[in-house]
Amino acid sequence: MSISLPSNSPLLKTSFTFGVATAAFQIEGANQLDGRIESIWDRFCATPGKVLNGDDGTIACDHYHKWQEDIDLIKSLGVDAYRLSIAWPRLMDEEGNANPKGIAFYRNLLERLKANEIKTFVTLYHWDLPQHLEEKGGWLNRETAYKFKEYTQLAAEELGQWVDVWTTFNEPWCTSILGYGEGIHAPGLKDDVKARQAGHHVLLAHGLAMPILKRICPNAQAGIVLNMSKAFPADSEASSKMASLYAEALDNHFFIEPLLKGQYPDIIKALSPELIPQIKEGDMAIIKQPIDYLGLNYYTCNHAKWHSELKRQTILKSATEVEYTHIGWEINPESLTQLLLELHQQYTLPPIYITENGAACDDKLIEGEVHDEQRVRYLNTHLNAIHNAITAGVDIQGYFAWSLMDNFEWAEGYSKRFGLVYVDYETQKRSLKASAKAYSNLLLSR
Ligand code: GCO
Repeated sequence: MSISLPSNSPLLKTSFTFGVATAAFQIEGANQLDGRIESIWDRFCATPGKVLNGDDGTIACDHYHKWQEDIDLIKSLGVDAYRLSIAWPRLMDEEGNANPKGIAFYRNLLERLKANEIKTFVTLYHWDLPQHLEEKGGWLNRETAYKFKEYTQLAAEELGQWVDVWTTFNEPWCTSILGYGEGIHAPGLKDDVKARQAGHHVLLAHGLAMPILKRICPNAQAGIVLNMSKAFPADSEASSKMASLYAEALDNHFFIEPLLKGQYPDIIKALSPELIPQIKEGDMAIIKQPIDYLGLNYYTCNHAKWHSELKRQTILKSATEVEYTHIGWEINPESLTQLLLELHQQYTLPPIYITENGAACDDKLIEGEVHDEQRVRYLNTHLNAIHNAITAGVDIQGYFAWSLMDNFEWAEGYSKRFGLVYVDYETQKRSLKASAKAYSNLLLSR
């Protein structure tokens, strides 16, 4: 079981960055310690029926206490970079004052990463909004964008000297659509129209934060991370083709088009004008700040069919036999190449980092070993898909495996394992899976 790329692959050049990724709420635990205040995910986990098995982030991977050991683990993999997120509720109290213990935690962490020559990719918002802001409307309240600006300023001033690459937001689609539209993520609201307004406020917050990052941290790169899926027509009907384009407009272009072109997609204006948010004068110019890079999180593809009564697309499973991961997501690496090439045609893209990619597998730890053969194949085929996109002309500068270790998989709780490293949640023991070894061998071969 190994991961291999063509020997002349641009991915094997030292200028290409390889890393592993995590997020604060998914690994830290210690959610009531040292002044950390409540987040929307604490509240959501505590609401019966929201998270599988009633799992929560109280302990998670206990990274808050095991961070030094975890950095040693990251170092041992031979990666160039580590992508992590800062918890807003750990950094700031309800009055907007700095929490010294929260700042110290991240400062120590970042300092030690830098001392180990690991590049730091730091996300400001990976979904853990302070609960007191949700009580004032959360991302439905435009004011939250201005609160995010204050938080960004604090983070940049206190931690900026150890950050190589800043990300304002991880996956605005998940925050707004899963959180405010489908009720699957915190805060659990179900309103399609409001969800798009939340999305607009997230994009606005991104735009407000960018100049702060550029001013306080002129030597760092700053950008945003979007999740995208390639959508295929579910069958040969013409309406299915439209449904696939519409699915991509709602999932992908609703977020990338404002960022890169300063507008929401025409197809949404035409088919469901009610989904176009209320925009104040000047908003689109704020959102369309130049970004140093775009992060792309990619896992799977969709198959879309038009539902004439609902007047919208529905998402189906592939009509042909395909392979799925343990979370039920289709494995389709070619669709990643295709999506990248299409984006390259549709937009003037900044440099791209693949900031997340990986598989949830039904891992079993047997005598200290996890033979996650499917994950190794997944990483191998997706890295080769990225190789293909680069050789076809897309500027891709790095790749992060999701995730460093098994962790709290949101509404799925601890039932789905995405790690290269296995976590025994009883003992908090970490064990390298076969995929960690294969990934590490690829990196060492450079
Ligand atoms: C995301 C998040 C991660 C998830 C991962 C697997 O992309 O949804 O960034 O936090 O855990 O993607 O679902």
